Amino acid sequence: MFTKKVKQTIMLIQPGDILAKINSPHDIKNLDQSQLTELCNDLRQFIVDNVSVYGGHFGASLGVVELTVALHYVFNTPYDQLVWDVGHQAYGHKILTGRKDLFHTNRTYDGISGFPKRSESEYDTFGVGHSSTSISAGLGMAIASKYKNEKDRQHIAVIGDGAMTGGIAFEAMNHAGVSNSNLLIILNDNCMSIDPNVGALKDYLTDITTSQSYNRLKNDVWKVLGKMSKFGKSAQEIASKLESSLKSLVLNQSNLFESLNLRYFGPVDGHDVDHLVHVMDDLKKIQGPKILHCITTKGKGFALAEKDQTKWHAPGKFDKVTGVIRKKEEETPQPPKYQVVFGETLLELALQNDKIMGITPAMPSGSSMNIMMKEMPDRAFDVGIAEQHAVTFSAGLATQGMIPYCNIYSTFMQRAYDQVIHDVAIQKLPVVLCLDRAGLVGADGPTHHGAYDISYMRCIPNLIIGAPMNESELRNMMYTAQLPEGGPFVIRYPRGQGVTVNWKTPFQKLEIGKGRKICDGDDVAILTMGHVGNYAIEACEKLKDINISAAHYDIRFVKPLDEALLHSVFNTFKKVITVEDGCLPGGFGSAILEFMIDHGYSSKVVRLGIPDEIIEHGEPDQLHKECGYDANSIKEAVIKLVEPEFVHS
Ligand SMILES: Cc1ncc(C[n+]2csc(CCOP(=O)(O)OP(=O)(O)O)c2C)c(N)n1
Repeated sequence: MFTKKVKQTIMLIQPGDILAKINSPHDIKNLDQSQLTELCNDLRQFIVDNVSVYGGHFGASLGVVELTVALHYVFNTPYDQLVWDVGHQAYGHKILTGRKDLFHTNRTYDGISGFPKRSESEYDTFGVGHSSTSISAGLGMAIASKYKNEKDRQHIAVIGDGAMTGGIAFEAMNHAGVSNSNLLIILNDNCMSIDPNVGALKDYLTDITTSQSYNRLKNDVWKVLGKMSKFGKSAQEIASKLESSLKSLVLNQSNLFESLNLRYFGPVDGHDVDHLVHVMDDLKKIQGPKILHCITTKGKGFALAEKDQTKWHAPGKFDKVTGVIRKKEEETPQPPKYQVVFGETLLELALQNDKIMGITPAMPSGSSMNIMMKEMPDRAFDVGIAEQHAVTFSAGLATQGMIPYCNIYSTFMQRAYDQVIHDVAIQKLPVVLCLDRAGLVGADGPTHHGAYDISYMRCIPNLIIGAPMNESELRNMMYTAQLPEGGPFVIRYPRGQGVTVNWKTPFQKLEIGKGRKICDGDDVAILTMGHVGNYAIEACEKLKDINISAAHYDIRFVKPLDEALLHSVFNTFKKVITVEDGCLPGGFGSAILEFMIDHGYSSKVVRLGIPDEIIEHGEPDQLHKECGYDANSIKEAVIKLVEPEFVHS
């Protein structure tokens, strides 16, 4: 079943009796329907047991336990194609589809992925991680099946109410509604994104869910529909038409999904596994695109996770009895996470400059935009999972004299590329794009690594692109970006902690396009951009011990480059190493090479960074080592460049 080689280690956590017997969905089908509740209990417990010990996403998978069991019970997976949106809720799916014994390796180096992945299992029909893709992918599969005349094949996209706020989900429904294909969309509505879901769609879904008169009517209609389906297709059609028009009558607005030509069913209780089986069985018989609205509770079955759903989205390891989240005990005060420095600094700047606004597409807690949102609700916005909108909305604000700080994880900014060029850069609008989680992110893996932003931003005219090496630098870059000569400004910084405990340093204006020398040296120059400069500092220390003298420059801005500094570097050094936490093709090192060639220098340059490959999940330290740019690898690369004979001997 597995196409990917996964490390085999011993499973210490044992599943409950029924789950122990399930090695594939085929085994679920052999259960009596009355045993499904027990299977759900075992599955939920197994998720709690494992995530509490090994970490990972939590609340979302607990919320879809019944849905997962019902789906694999009713549908003929993997022939029937099941697509999970985002995929952070697919732990139950993984456990039921042959990965129970490997589940303890979830998200670890060489272990199974935290998201569905085609190379891992035939049950993972589509690789996910970024949201809102399931309807498009499922529709593609459905239309391909139709073309191949596989009339019996079902296609199911499971999408959360958060993911449904993403534009691509609507693009897909717009297409699905005229496709006459066999697609079932399951809307897993728990009113939550990572933070509480936002926007008019959320209000609409609540309206459908809470409309009592509609729900009474719906139940009656559902019964009629069930009965009429026995009398053939035309009776079924009459019943379904009756149902839609009743729905439209009762709801304030006509049904959004019905108006897109998708048959709407529900809302149903997404934790009633028996009812889900019954409903899905019925829906299997109804051809064409349709949507089943399920109401679930994120964190279901683990009281604390139900209560504080944002905290328990991905809590880290915890004590499953007391609910205490395990934090590494540190004896000395620790530097803050970059995201906290961003959040606190933005509020500080916004208090001084009333033109500043904050924008996040669905990551208020993750980016720390929630700090400003709390203090200044009229100036800071969560716009939903809508990266494209976030950037163009920021551009709109900027046309009116505002200075928007639009914070998007590097990996999610990939969604808004055209908006950066078309709406921000060409019009030279002073939008500050703050790219959090730039570089390798660790356990979330390839869908989430912020590997490409230097390359994809560097080629766009009018942008200023900087990366701070520490907390003060981040503050200073954010301060500089709102000064009058700013313009479109990109600031990239990594996931996790910085290096400065006393980080609240006074603001200093940085000269745009100016780097700085960190230390002198004779044998080689190391050029870095951003946080990786700290690895280079460590490498320089190690090199001193073996009498290699390395100069180190923090170039700070990849655009515009500090040409004066680079002239002096290439006039002085015949050997140069560049280090970046980004992909090598087109990245920071490439910029340095372009400079060198354009100005007729001919030093030997070695570039360290993310190679032209997909880097899997693991601890960031492991991944930096694998890619060859942790402190030790920098040291080794310098030795190889400076003393090749030393390496060979
Ligand atoms: C394009 C994109 N932006 C942001 C994210 C980060 N993200 C991961 S899960 C999530 C919330 C998803 O909410 P929902 O679809 O309702 O699923 P739930 O967690 O509630 O089950 C977000 C914003 C993402 N994965 N992809």
